[in-house]
Amino acid sequence: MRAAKSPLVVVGKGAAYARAEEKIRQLIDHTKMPFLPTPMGKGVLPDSHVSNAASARSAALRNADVVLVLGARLNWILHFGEQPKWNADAKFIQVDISAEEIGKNNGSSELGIVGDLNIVVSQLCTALQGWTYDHFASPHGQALSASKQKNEANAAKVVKINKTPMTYHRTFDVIKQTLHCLSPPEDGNVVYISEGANTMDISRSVFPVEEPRLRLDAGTNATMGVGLAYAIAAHSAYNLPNPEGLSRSPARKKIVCLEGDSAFGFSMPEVETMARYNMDILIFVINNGGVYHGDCDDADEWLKLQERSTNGSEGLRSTSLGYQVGYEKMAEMCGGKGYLVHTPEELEKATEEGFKANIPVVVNVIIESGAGNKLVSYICCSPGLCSRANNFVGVCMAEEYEKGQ
Ligand SMILES: Cc1ncc(C[n+]2csc(CCOP(=O)(O)OP(=O)(O)O)c2C)c(N)n1
Ligand SMILES: [Mg+2]
Repeated sequence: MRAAKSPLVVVGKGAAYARAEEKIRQLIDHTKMPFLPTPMGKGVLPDSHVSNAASARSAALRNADVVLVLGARLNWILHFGEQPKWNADAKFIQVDISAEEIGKNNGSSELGIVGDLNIVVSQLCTALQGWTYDHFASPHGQALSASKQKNEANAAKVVKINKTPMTYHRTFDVIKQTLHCLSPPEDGNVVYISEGANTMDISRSVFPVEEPRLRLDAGTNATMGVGLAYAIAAHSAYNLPNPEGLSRSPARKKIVCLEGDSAFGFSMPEVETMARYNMDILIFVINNGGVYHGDCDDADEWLKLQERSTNGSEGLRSTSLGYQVGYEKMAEMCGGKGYLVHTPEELEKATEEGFKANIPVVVNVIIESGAGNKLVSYICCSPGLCSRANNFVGVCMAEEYEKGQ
């Protein structure tokens, strides 16, 4: 690590499970190495930390020569540790509690360490004592900072695109701004659950997490249908009285789900469970009318496509869902509250009321269908931040991906 020109620390969800946040914070604060959290490793170090390279993810992966992987799998989320996303000569140091993860995929592992992160990271801190990676003086560090600045400026522009139906970015920005007024991220009192394709990928970079174990997403197996069960589990873990008398987190946490409409459909009856158990979970269904995207933004046109499909000609695709399906009724039918929203103003009001409600709430947010775009599924290096981000983001991400950028 001392010899690395461009080191990178990857913080995985294993670090959150191990409750190794204090030790990892010490390592990063002392060495000043840049770090990248995995989707559920977010919050082990605060997203606002100066060494967080998440908004320069592509550059961080491409340039790293020594990668310290702390409790993360080298799976699809980390592009299997392979080029072209990673530098072909990058050396991986894997630390994991599970021996079978060492050397998986491209983790040919210069060094594999099987152990508890609290112990191993303490040892690393001792071994690296007195050494600091001169992030701001190194060309790699400067490239990362430049990429971060550029991407953050682009992201700030993208959220301003104000049209109806809304874009993903505008939608998430309104939800984020409203939630932050009600509960600032540094208080750590909101737990985010997300599943879907675009919904999950884009929301991951939009909502900052400042503490560990506050974000769950479809994870290693990208399994749709886990979101609402995760929400029930998170609510039970954080908010219900504990029959075994173990200590609970001091403050109640609001559980907020960001669900693609397809993902929501996989387990929507769980809203009834939430209502039956009086769980005040706030669910946003990001309704683009399909898996990855819908087929059109106009009711009459949609009916024509439907008619063509029923007559056996080319019409709606198999990945289509119904036109503006009334998902909010899922809450209304079992004692929760539902909102159907089309505009930023309606969304802001529903978010505020939903946050304060003491019953489950489903906010059905109608967004642009993204009709005509390609179907893709992957994790993007810079969601919504590429130069063509003023188009529908799914296309931007797909094109960047296909070019291997
Ligand atoms: C159990 C399971 N079935 C199918 C898939 C394939 N798949 C990946 S994402 C996704 C849904 C994406 O659509 P949506 O939730 O509406 O999110 P969007 O991209 O439209 O925002 C599906 C079905 C999966 N990952 N898991
Ligand atoms: Mg969808």
